[in-house]
Amino acid sequence: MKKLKDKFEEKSTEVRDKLKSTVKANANAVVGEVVLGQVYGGMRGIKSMIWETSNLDPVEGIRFRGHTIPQLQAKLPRINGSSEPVPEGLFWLMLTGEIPTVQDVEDLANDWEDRADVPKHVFAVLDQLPIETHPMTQFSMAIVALQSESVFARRYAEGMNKKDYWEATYEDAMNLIAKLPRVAAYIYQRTFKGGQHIERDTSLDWSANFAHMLGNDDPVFYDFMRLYMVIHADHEGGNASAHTTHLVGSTLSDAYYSFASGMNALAGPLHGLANQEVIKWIFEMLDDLGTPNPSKEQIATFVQKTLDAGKVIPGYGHAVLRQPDPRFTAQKGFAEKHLSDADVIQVVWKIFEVVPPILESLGKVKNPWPNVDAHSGSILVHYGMRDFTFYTVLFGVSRALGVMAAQCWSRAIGFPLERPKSVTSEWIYNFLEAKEK
Ligand code: CMX
Repeated sequence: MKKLKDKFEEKSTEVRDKLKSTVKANANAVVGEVVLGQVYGGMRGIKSMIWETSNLDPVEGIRFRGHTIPQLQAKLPRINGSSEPVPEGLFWLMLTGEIPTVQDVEDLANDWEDRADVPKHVFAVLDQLPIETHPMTQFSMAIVALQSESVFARRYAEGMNKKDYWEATYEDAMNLIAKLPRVAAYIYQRTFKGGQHIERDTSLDWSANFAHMLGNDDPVFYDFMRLYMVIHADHEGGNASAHTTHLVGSTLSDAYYSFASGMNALAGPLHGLANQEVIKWIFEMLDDLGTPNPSKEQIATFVQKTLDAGKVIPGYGHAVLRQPDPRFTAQKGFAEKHLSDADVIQVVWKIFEVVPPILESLGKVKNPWPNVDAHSGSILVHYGMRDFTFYTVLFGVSRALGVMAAQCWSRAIGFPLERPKSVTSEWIYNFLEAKEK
């Protein structure tokens, strides 16, 4: 795929040269201040890293290279008769800053298809794991097993010149993205469907092929996978999976090591695992209430019960967003178009009416609105995927697009090892005392 690589080299060289002189001339410019609440509060809002591929506004939500999700849905090319844009187009946009043509997207789909073979030892590693191993554990281990393929690690060991880091990383990023659907689909098949290997259909685009290997060839499900893969791809750099990938990558760990680390962060229930927790919680609620169609009052009672038990309402709240997540809204739009009659979808929409005022009434929740994870499971259930421990793997496959595009940029710009300063609480007490005097 010479065109994308050449374009990326051209763009990134331009950006790097401009940045070099800008940073040199403005190294001491103040871009913000840090207060104690942020130091103890999970570093919210501290501007401390560069992420070129997307930016998150608390009210408006995510913009990929300046484009909102509805704008992407209008502008990104569709191929293979799809109704939704394909993630190949989004990856192109994140890497180059330009909306690709249909031909560009078709070429990229073909390039990923050419790179998609998974070495046998990766399946052998998976086959050694007990079947009850959580799919995210399997996913993380399979990615580390794939590290044997790293072009960056091999060329670094051979003495690669610094100026070629971006190119080896580009190759790793493309290979990793191309192989992930086959790996993830096999984890699904072995864990829940008896271990069948469904081979790729070379005529399909990346997401449709993933759907195919998961065992569902409904064209509307293909479209859902395309939408899902686009909206979960990137959410600026500070979220835990992106930041972890970036931090580990900053040591010059290759794409495989750093992405596996990011996936271990995604596996936490406050982050990506929330998508499995949402559907688990919904089914617990339906079980508890003894009905597939609970009233709003019944839902409110169960929400209160969850809060009284000292638990969070999964799929609600966000560290940055202060409005309903546009990724939730995009999935709701898809469900309205294709499957509004489904019971479980109706329950999700009722929860959307019930939960925000309750969370707001607690007086401490900064964002009472649904996030991306509040809707996805219900659509997957409708398509027969009730195996909710697999859901975070789907999120992970998509997240590769954003964090790998960002890693290409990090290598091209030449970002250094990440190493912020930590202090002890004793240091803080001394600092406050000295300030008072
Ligand atoms: N249910 C109940 N309480 C919640 C809540 C929720 N959904 N969201 C926030 N709170 C609580 C926090 O636990 C915190 O309580 P304490 O002060 O008692 O510790 C308080 O409200 C303030 O939290 P906040 O500043 O509003 O939120 P944070 O930035 O600290 O946390 C998040 C953000 C996402 C971890 C939190 O909203 C949450 O736990 N949500 C549920 C899990 C979830 O859906 N995660 C997925 C996020 C999206 C993703 O990354 O995939």
